[in-house]
Formats: sequence, structure tokens, C-alpha cells
Amino acid sequence: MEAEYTPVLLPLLRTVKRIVVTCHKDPDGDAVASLLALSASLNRLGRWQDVRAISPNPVPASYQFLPGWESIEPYSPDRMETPEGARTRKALLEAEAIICLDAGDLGRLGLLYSQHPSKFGSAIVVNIDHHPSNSQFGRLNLVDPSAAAVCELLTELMEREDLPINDEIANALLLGIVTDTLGFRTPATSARTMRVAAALMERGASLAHINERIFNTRSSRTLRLWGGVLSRTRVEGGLVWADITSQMLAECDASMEDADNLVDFIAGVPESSAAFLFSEQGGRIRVSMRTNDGLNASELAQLFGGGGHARAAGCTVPGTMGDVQGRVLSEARRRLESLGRVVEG
Ligand SMILES: [Mn+2]
Repeated sequence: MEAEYTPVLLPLLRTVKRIVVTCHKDPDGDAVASLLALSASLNRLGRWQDVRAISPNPVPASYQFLPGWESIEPYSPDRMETPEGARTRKALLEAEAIICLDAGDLGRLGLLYSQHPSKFGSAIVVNIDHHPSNSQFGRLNLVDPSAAAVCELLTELMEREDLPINDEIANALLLGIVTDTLGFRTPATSARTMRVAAALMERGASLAHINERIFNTRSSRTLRLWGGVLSRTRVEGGLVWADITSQMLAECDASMEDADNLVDFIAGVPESSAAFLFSEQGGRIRVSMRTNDGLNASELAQLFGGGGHARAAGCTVPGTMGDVQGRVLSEARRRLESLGRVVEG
């Protein structure tokens, strides 16, 4: 830790009474955990009239063991028609500050932004993220692409700003780091990541419990879906890909949550330079991509209106499965060829 640090977050929030903390849509572990940790810590500090945690979608079942997860209000279309949803909308519209976590741009906030874009012009927007493609959309931008997870840079920020971190908050922060690094296995995992994780364990976070829940717990739905997807996986010309249709999800009684980390799994084929998982999402195709050195996943995703990290990125593309697969895969092949990679049928 540096000898001198000038607080930036708490001074910005000094004159504010109502805060909304939010994260990207289809939240992953890092998004849910950072949302939970920061909102709980601000609430413990007790300086504000209202601090609310709002997620663009419900908390995935795999993170529903985190204490306090029920405090996260989903801004999902069905819920927004209910009285609880109306209270959530009111909180968003009355917030004087909105803190966005793990979101590379405002579009990643889903309905929160698309239904109320002007709110993000009038409120104080704080942007805390680690995506290199981040559009710096906040009044305060705390963006550090060298952090392996938002929870990594958030832990440092909270320590420096003197925000309370109890054992439950530490546990949530460690979960965000563990999930974004796939258990400290991704190239983004650094000595700094390990130091932050160690500090969180000293504050009471349980790595063993997180590992048990995240990596050693799998539903039968998940197994069925993975079986179906793996049997359809194709490896060709330096690329590996698979798809998930709505029909496959229905047959397995599964949701896209059950496909978490599936793209990382198929990326393990040694003869491939890039892995793609295509999934149907209401008339559009969601593309998750993982790449090896050389091929930049973030650049490839940005070409199709998405974004992400150098080795892990995603986009959602209008079109049919066949059409989107064709366009994305041929662009990936073209890029591999221009990098001088041998690409054979
Ligand atoms: Mn993240």
C-alpha cells in the first residue's frame, strides 16, 4: 500500500443522500460479489439515507449462498411490474449517485440504463471496472485493467478509503476474485491478486468454502447441458466452438447460468487458438469468446458491438445462429491468418 493516498470516493459522496450501487447485466461472480460487498460496506458506514444494491438481473442460484444476497434488487422486466419493482425504480430515479461495477460501458447496465438514460446524465456516476475496453463513462472513473477482478481493485479501494470490511464482506470480495480468475488460474492472476486474496482471508474469508460452492457443486441440469454441448463441440482450423439453442436449454431444464465456464472448458483444446460459445438469446446470438496469445478477444468482440478483456470477451449479435457463427468464425479465421497462424480445414 502506498504511503499516501488521497480519498476520492467518499469525498465525492459526501453531499449525497441516496446511492444506488449496480453492476453489469447477466451478473457473474465478480459483479454480484462487488455489488454485495460495496453496498454492505456503505450501509455499515451509515452516512447515507439510502444505499441500494440493484442488479439488472436476478442473482444466479450459484451465488445465493452469500449472506445478504437477498438485499440485491433485480431490475428485471417481470419484477418491474410489481410493487417491489416500483420501489426499486423509485430508488434509481431518486439516487444522487450511481456506482457501476464491472461494466465496460453504460449499455452493460441493461434496463437500468436503457429505460432511464437521462438519469445517468444527472446523477454522479462512479465507474469502477477492470475491462480494458471501458468507455470511461463516469464522473469518477476507477478503471484498472491490470486487476484480475473488480473485487481485487475494490478491496484495495475500500482499504484505502477506510470502508468497513467484515468477514462477510471479505468473503464476498474473495468470491469475486476466485470466480473471475477461475480459481487463480487465468493469466490475469498476479502477485497482487494473491496478496489481496491473502488479506481477505486474514479478514475472515473462507477460500475452502468458496471453492466448495463454486467448483465442487454442480446440478444435474448443468451436467445434462454440458453433455449435450460437449457432444456438439467442433474443432476446426485452429478454432473450437459450440452452440446452445433454446431447445437444448428447455430439454435439460437448464438456463444460461448452467453454461458458466463452459467456454473456458472447451478452450482447453490444445490445437485451438480461440474458443467460441454461441447461445440463442431472444432473436439474437450471445457469443462468449476466449483466445490465446496473439488474437485479441476484446478487439474481435468490439467489432460485433461487444467488449471485454484481451483473452476473454463477448458480444450479442442480431441474426440467426448460422449467420452469426459464420460471420464471427470467419473474422476470427481471417485474423488468425493475418497473424501467420497455420489454419487448415
Ligand atoms: Mn470482472
